[in-house]
Amino acid sequence: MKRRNFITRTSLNTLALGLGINSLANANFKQNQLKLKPSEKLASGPVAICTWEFTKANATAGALLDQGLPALDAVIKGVAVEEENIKNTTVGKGGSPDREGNVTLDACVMDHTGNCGSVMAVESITNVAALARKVMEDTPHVILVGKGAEEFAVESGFTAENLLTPETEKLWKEWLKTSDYKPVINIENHDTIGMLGLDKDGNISGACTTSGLAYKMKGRVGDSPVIGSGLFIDNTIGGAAATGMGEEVIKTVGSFLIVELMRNGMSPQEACEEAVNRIVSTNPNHTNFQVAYIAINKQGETGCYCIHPGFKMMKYSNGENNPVVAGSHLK
Ligand code: SD4
Repeated sequence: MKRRNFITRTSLNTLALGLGINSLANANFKQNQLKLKPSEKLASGPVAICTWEFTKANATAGALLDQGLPALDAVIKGVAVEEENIKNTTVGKGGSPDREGNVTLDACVMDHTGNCGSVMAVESITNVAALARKVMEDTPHVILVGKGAEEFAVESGFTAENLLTPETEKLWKEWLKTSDYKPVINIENHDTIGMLGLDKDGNISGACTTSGLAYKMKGRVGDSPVIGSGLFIDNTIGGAAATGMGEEVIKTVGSFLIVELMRNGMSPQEACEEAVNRIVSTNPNHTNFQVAYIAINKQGETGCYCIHPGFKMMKYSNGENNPVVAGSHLK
């Protein structure tokens, strides 16, 4: 799509929303829905993709999609594999704590109807993606943080537990000796898990869950639970998810940006590359941090891209679950 058309369409959409005039947005919505004829819906079959080489988590979601589960159920069950994996120090129970020794989890979910839920800085609940879904479905709100989210979780039947394991406590105490805080580029090739699912009905949903940056300041929240940054879904277009330096993803509203770029004609791959480009082109410091994106469109096409080499996406389709090495801005 030509740059001028892109700008015109994007700014008209923004104008329409800003003025509360939704006829133009509705027209685009209908147009995009019409692009998908029923016979095209399942052209690809169900697809699950996730950030990093979370093989089991992605295979779990993929198998559930093949069984016919809605995408939201499949991705929440998929990411739960890593939330419950205490060996993974970047997600859920066993995640690295903040610099004061508190493990604080962030997560969000978004479904094919545009509904979303998020929890931030949760200290005692392992399955925070499922909790974000509860916020979405059982409260009048989108986001609950800290103690409020924890109390709501217990009232909703979640079990409160200590998320700091002896291993992560030991690592944190080691870290305290220097207290040297610097971004880590790729942690053992696994990190925040963002997952996107396309189900048998052609609907897309996503989940994103993390313990955030190790040894962050108390109260720090990254991109992962921020709708539009760590995750965004528009079921007429596709979805995107992010991992890496959350501050940089938030500044460019990365996942929303990718979906809007796809709306304006880019493939998932092109959109991920452009979103990384937005960060690196304005930030000379980009050699010091990692950001990686994954995306899927309504046709089941996928893409991924990152700043530093070393990022992989898992992709489940046609019953096969394989890692995909992402292209990178730095070689
Ligand atoms: C955050 N994006 O809290 C997460 C952390 C992450 O690779 O994905 N690190 O900023």
